[in-house]
Amino acid sequence: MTTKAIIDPRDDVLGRSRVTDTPELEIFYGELAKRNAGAFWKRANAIEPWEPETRYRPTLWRYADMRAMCLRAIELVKAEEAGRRVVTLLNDSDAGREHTAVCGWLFSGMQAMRPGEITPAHKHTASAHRFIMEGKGAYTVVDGHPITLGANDYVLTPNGCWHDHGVDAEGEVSIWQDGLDIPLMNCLETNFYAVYDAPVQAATFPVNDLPQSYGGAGLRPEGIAAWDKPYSPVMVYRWDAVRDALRNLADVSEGSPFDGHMMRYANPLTGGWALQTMGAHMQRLPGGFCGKAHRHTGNVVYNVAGGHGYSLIGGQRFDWQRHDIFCVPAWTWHEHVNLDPVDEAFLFSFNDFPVMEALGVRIEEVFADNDGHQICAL
Ligand code: 1HN
Repeated sequence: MTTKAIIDPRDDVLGRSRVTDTPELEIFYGELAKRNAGAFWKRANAIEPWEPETRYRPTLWRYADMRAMCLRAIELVKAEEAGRRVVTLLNDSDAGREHTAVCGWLFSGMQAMRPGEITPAHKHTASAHRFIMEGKGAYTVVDGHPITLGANDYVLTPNGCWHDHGVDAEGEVSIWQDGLDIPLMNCLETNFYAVYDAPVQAATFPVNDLPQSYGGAGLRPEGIAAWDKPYSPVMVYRWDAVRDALRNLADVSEGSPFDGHMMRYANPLTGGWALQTMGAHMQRLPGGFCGKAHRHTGNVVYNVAGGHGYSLIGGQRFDWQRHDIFCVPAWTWHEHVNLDPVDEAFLFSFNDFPVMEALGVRIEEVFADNDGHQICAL
């Protein structure tokens, strides 16, 4: 019996594997296997797809539903026993389960804390960042810098920094979306973890010293020690300022046909991403915005910061409203629509673009047919 390797007709060209297996070859493959070896031509087409082939599926989590799960987790599990009381978001496919990935090499979860609770101090090689969905009185401490947190703020926990968080006793239940590069760190076999020698860090700096030193008006402080870390010194990006920046941009610019008005959470000292491995954006879709489709390498996880609309992702429609979370896997066509004819909508998102850029593989393609719009499968 012979088996032909060619499945995709595009592979029937010189430069692709086109070997027809023979009984002699089958015996040879067996001999190779005994020697921890194999015939490359049997796997070549599979490991060199013509274009990226993601195993992840677009997935949406409804906030109303997942919020209820977070509140149940609060009832069922003590914060100090969980370490971090996080409901993990898993992709609607069997991809990435081994790495607890939501999409590509990204992790995401929803962390829930009750007033008076803490997440004990620890550090890891993985970087984290968080988008605050609700709560009052929440704070984090990063390498001794205390930072207060409010709804729709975006906060960094850069790699290797000690961090603990909590909610003041007089505060309200706090629910955050966490994003981490932990699947990537474990894939690269570079992940270290340590616990602090006390439940919480002593605050060695004034409350909000970093955002108040580096976070405003395009100014940079003089006369204090130069910031020498490879991540943004701003640490927290406040919702009011982010929203106003996007509205100001909208006053003077039409924005992108794909993303509306979009701004990067930048390291103001470099203009680059705030963290080394993960990036984040906030985008504003004007009332009635109907974005065109594009696709790119890299994975994106969205959180609806405000408004309601839908996204077509890989031809499938996902309707969203405030704090719903959804993901767009690598090289998947996507386009966003704001269903309100008048009111703006805001999408927060985080991504692995810094990794794509560092490796020289950040690639984008515009959807050319059908006036730039996918045909909806539903
Ligand atoms: C982590 O350190 C936190 O510090 C949250 O709040 C979620 C998920 C995986 C690995 C580390 C936190 C995490 C995490």
